[in-house]
Amino acid sequence: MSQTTLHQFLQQRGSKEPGLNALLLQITVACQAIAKQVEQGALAGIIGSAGSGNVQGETQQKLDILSNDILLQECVKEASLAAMASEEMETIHPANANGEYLLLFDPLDGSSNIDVNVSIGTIFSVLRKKHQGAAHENDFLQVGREQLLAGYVVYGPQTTLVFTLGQGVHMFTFDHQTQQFVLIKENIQVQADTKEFAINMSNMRHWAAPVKRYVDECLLGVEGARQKDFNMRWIASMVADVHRILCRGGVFMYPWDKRDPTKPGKLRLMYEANPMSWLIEQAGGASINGTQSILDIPPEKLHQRVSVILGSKNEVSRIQNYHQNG
Ligand code: AHM
Ligand code: MG
Repeated sequence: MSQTTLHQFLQQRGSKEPGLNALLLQITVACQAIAKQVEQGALAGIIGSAGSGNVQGETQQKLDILSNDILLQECVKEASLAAMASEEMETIHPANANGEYLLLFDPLDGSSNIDVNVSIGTIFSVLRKKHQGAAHENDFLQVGREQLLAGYVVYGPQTTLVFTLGQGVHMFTFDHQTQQFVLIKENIQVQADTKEFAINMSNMRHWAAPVKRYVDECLLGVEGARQKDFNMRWIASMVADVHRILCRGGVFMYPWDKRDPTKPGKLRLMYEANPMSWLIEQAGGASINGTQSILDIPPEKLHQRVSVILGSKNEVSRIQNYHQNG
């Protein structure tokens, strides 16, 4: 069977902007290095807390910091890149003043899974720098619809890359024998209906009424309004949960809740929600904060949080309806 490598795919069906293809390849170089550390685990001394906190006030794991450093180190080599921003850094990190792209990433998503050998990932999003000269933090504050490239690498039983350049969503698995990412699925489509939902149920008592109504109806199964049984999954790694939805449909929710009413949600807009929302929309699914499409939310700051509901289109539209009409 002849196989298409990522390099071949980008030559044939990549972006018309060579710098963007080159940047994607460079991101995958970094992710391969992260994958090696993940596979080694305790043998590489990467398990456990780093004893420090990030700008969100969350404890950093050793692998959070290491993954961030690897991405900075590898991606700065790409001349087309102007600057980077990350979940793990308070401010932006300059790359090449003449570069035309801005890269955002969550270097290691699902950090609570690292020490227990469950799937984790890297999420990335690329925007255009719209002026000459050095990039500023404000240049990053663009709506999700302006993304040029978005994707993730999931470090699970396989290391798999999923990305969109705005023309469909494509999936590549890393082949250890050839040291290449190889195409496994092209133009992925998320089924419009589903019988599977993902939410951290331990927060149920804190949810808003529309979310509670939706989940209650799922739990009632054939005996309730939905008249069908639902299944539930929660991996505590958005990358792994979104990956499952791209593979077999479903709905993922990390909504606003009453634990801290001033926080719009747990997840971050710029480097978690936006890239995942664009992938899901490109695959025919939908993504909202409750009432509006996440991709239309104007960002006010780099580390802004947002409520996230995404996945199979008909379910997301039902949840939107519950938010709008009670
Ligand atoms: P992280 O970027 O610090 O790993 O946090 C984001 C993760 C998501 O991947 C996941 O959906 C969520 O946090 C899980 O949170 P919880 O432990 O509250 O269920
Ligand atoms: Mg994350």
